[in-house]
Amino acid sequence: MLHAADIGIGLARAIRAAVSGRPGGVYLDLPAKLFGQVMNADAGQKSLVKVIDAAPAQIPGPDSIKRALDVLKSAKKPLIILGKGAAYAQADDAIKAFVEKSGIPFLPMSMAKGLLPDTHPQCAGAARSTVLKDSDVVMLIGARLNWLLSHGKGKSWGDAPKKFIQIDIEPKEMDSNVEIVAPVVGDIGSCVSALLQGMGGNWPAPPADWAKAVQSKRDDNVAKMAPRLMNNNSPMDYHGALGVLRTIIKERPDAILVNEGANTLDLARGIIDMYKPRKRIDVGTWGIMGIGMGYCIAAAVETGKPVLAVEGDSAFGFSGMEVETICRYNLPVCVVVFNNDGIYRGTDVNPTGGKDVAPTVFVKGARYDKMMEAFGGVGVNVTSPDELKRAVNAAMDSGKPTLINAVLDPAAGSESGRIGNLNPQSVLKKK
Ligand SMILES: Cc1ncc(C[n+]2csc(CCOP(=O)(O)OP(=O)(O)O)c2C)c(N)n1
Ligand SMILES: [Mg+2]
Repeated sequence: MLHAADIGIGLARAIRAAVSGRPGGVYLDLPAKLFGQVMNADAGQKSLVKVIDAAPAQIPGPDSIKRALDVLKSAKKPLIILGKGAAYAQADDAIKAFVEKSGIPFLPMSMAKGLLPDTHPQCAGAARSTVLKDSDVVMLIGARLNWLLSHGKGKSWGDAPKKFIQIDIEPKEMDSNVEIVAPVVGDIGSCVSALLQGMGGNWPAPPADWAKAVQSKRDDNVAKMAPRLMNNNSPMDYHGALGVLRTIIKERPDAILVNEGANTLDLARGIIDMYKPRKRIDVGTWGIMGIGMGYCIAAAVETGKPVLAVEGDSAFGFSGMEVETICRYNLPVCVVVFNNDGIYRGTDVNPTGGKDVAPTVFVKGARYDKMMEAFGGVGVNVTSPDELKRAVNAAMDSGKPTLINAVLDPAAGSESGRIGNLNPQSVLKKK
């Protein structure tokens, strides 16, 4: 924008670009030349633009809806994958009605968790590898076949032939990595409503053996995990610490959960059930560390709800100084730093044999809680799940800015968390 009189229209254009179609960030350039300009305040007021219908409905073609329903109906082992696009769309009722009417198992991507509760009988979150491998028709709703879903092919998708139906607001998303036999382009709310209508009154349930197989796999996995989540080991492992946080979110489903790290991210995503839409915000598609404190601040200010951040110690370091901002505005944010003395683990040894620690290892016994105290917030150091539970509950009750240094066993994590298969180290070990 080069002229003060254009600020109104420039902002309107930026807002429209940010929220219509596939939403996203917009860069608005205000060059130095603009700063020295003056204009009459009344004229300035008049130059502001009201953005009418900033994210207009994009109605899908009726033939695309029919094609998608025909493919879905032909499935023996159907699966629905909900992505964060489905959460952004804020079409929660329609999505819930569609999933329930279809009777199809669903898998939520990280930030779609809670669109339907993770404890929903159709949720296949705890049977992820089974449903990816064995399904024959997969309907993607606001989810993309990017690296998070192994591009829709390869080992994790198994040998069974698959057909993909994809619902997305962005037409270019279709056929990104595999063939999409039934593309449905439009906004998620309009698409899902059209699908619901097209299903009519007597939509057949998916074959019972499929639903049963998914359910029993899920129940097995949940039962296997349960005792690990109840351990009270000190120093803590990830499961003991996350078992506690899982219960806290269950009891406080309105809280916003912020999450970043490697093991801290992957394990929290799997273990902490979400119950309401858009309550979980994390590193997103590209796994970017450093989003944590900014997200906490924005979520607290925007929603007025308590925020719980579950942070790896490395991840926290990327934006940790923002605890000052949290204290300055007295925000109801509780940051739990999973302090395992490093990136993935705190036990790595310097491979060159020098006297410096390994590049993945941090200062042992660091006290992140002291950072919060430095700005007048509450700092707590905890070494067991029981202590962690008490400290988090106190923070969530009081709404005071709090940082809990949760001492984790430095040997508890694994390299790269759950994506160790992408490490050259792992490839070498296999050889
Ligand atoms: C901006 C950015 N830099 C670097 C990385 C690489 N990276 C992935 S996870 C991670 C930190 C993992 O350590 P931590 O947060 O302590 O989690 P832990 O596995 O120890 O629980 C890093 C640096 C990244 N994802 N983003
Ligand atoms: Mg760590």
